[in-house]
Amino acid sequence: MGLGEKLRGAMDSLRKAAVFDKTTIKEAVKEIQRALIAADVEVKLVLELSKRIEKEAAREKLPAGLSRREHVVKVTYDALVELIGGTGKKLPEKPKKILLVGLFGAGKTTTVAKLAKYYMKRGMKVGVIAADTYRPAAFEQLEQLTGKGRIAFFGIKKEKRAAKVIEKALKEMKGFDLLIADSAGRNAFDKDLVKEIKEINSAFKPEEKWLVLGADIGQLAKKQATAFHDAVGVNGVIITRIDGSAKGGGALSACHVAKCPVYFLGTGEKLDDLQEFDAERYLGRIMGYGDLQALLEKAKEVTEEEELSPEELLKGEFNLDTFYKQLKATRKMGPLTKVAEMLGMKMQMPKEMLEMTEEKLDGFKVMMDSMTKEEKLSPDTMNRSRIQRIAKGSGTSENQVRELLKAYKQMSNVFKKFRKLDEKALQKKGGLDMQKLAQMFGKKKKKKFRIR
Ligand SMILES: Nc1nc2c(ncn2[C@@H]2O[C@H](COP(=O)(O)OP(=O)(O)OP(=O)(O)O)[C@@H](O)[C@H]2O)c(=O)[nH]1
Ligand SMILES: [Mg+2]
Repeated sequence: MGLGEKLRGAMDSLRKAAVFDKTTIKEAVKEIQRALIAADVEVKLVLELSKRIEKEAAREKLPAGLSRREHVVKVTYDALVELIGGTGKKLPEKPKKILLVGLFGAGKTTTVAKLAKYYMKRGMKVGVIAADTYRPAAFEQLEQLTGKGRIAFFGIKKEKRAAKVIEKALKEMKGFDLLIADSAGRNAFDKDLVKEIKEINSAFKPEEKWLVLGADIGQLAKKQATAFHDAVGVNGVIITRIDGSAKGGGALSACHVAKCPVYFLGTGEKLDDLQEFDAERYLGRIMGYGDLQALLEKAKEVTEEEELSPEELLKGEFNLDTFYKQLKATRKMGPLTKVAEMLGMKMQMPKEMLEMTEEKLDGFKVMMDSMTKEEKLSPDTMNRSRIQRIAKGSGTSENQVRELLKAYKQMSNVFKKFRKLDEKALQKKGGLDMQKLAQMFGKKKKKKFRIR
């Protein structure tokens, strides 16, 4: 079973457990640990990640609007993205020269052809150079691979010096948008290999030097990436055979630790089996993309709601300040809208409130900046001369100020209605229970409320 399935299993147990308590979290964390260790992720990193999840799971105050379960799922996702390189560098869009390096059998030659195809599909004119002059059949292998993909190919059969092939290729292949060079591997990282790559490097002068690694090397990827980086300035990684190895997670996290961005994953032997690597998308697929996307969006909205929870909103006073915050949030399914939804009252929210535009809101803000604190706290006391003053001070018209006050009034009425329900719930139960509230309202549903 691969990393993906195991992680998905762990996430499912978080998401779907009937009871979400300490035991559930503990079990899920254990499962995640097992999956990561089996993927050859460094134990230290695994422990750091589990501690972070456990700490966040035990947090007393949760981000507004998220349940504990949602919070834990989100934290776990964030921690995993970070582990395998969520903040990695973006793939260069239009590279001019790419040199692939790596040890024997890593997948360099195959990947040269895959990359050529990848960039050709994006409209670039691409040529490949057979600069592996070490392994006897390397020329033929690349010639054959490029033939399959109708890719421009340059090589000199029986030439022994890789740098010479490069020099000739640069002369022959003018007018190409991108040149990709293959290079020879060795059994191990050694002086001979470094010398050869340095020669190729000074002849080719590629801005992109990418290391090709097989996923099966797991956390050893860190050592290789660091060595190649220090010796020849490798600035990107491609991990191949992710399809056949459960150790991909280890290789990915090790590259992240070595600060080498992983740009592509090789997912099979065919030329199309190359995937751009993006930690978020990769985990998204593993963890069930749809659900996750919804949760992430929700979490994002919550942070944008300026920490205004439905509970706080109902407990506090409603004034122009809360009105403004609420409006800002409403457009993103804010607290009051959520309460309204829970009570089956969303339909009764004034339509203008739900469809408030950014511009209008900005206008409100400007007007409110021209109000005194007292006016903002009790806008009901506003008389004509005050309205005139605010309009003048904010460069708006009296009508616009009146519009703001009217909108406020409408919202304030909705709020009062909720508040009444809330008080009944408080009297009954000594605490705010949204579900109860919803049920209570449900019974009275026939009696229609009129807001305006
Ligand atoms: N399943 C799978 N096989 C791959 C992938 N990439 C490469 N291979 C296979 O791995 C083997 C080695 O690939 P090469 O491209 O020859 O590797 P290399 O780094 O050029 O090897 P040397 O030139 O000997 O150093 C071949 O059989 C490829 O078909 C991949 O992403 N998935
Ligand atoms: Mg090769």
